[in-house]
Amino acid sequence: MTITHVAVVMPAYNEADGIAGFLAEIHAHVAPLVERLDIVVVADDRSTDATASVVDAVGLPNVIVQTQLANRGHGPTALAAYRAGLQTGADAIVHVDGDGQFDGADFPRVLRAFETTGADVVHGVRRGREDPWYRRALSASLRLLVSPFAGRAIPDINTPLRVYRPEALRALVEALGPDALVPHVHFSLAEARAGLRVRYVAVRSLPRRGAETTGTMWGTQGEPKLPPPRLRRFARDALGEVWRLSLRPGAPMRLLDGTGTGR
Ligand SMILES: Nc1nc2c(ncn2[C@@H]2O[C@H](COP(=O)(O)OP(=O)(O)OP(=O)(O)O)[C@@H](O)[C@H]2O)c(=O)[nH]1
Ligand SMILES: [Mg+2]
Repeated sequence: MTITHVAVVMPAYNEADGIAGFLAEIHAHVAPLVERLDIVVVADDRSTDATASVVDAVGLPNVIVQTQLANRGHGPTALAAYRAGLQTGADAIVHVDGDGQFDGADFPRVLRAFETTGADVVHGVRRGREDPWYRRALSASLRLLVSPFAGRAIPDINTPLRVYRPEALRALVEALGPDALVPHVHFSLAEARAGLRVRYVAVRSLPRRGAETTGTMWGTQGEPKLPPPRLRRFARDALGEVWRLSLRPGAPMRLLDGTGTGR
């Protein structure tokens, strides 16, 4: 397969400081490889978030903002971004977070792995993450919880840097619905169980770009010693959701058997 059309999609909320540089970097590394590169940024209502106007002013071809009227959090916004990517007709849909925690120079390697292996999905496996102990503990618990269900080790189950074949992505997005808090965890599990071809490429993890040092999950400034209440609530809700939508007998994501995904 030769990729000619790539869509890069990303959620972005209050990323006005860092997003222009990140988009320019992605464009510089990906546009020369393909005939067409679309970039879709799903951002919040312009009246509350300058990100949308910064993206509008970025001056790169085929970069669009899809405005969301409400702040829906990362998961539903990522799912809206995936749906927008599917509508472009691209033969590879790349998801990445708008906070710029990846290096544009890694994108060509990830795309090459997608192209040369014929994978359904490639995960960018983050190296050099600098998370506090409780974020690492949360990731480790999640890994322990889901690996018996996945039947194989998944090195970075929640990574936001992924490349999807549209058929596989469409099946995953349709099965999950629009509101999941942790779509990437559900996707990783379903990919393993449906027998999709998943490839893993190590990529650099960077600090957030821009002035804000913490993301929307934290609810406080700086680096607190204990998990902030917002993160604790999120972790509880996300674990419940993983059980409900992916793990329990009859869960909707368990019904994906690979047939709808092109396997
Ligand atoms: N449009 C939109 N984007 C969002 C929303 N919530 C999060 N995002 C974006 O989703 C991405 C990931 O959110 P983060 O808050 O950075 O989550 P995180 O990466 O787990 O947290 P950090 O490790 O602190 O960066 C970022 O690019 C955010 O701007 C939302 O409600 N709306
Ligand atoms: Mg982040």
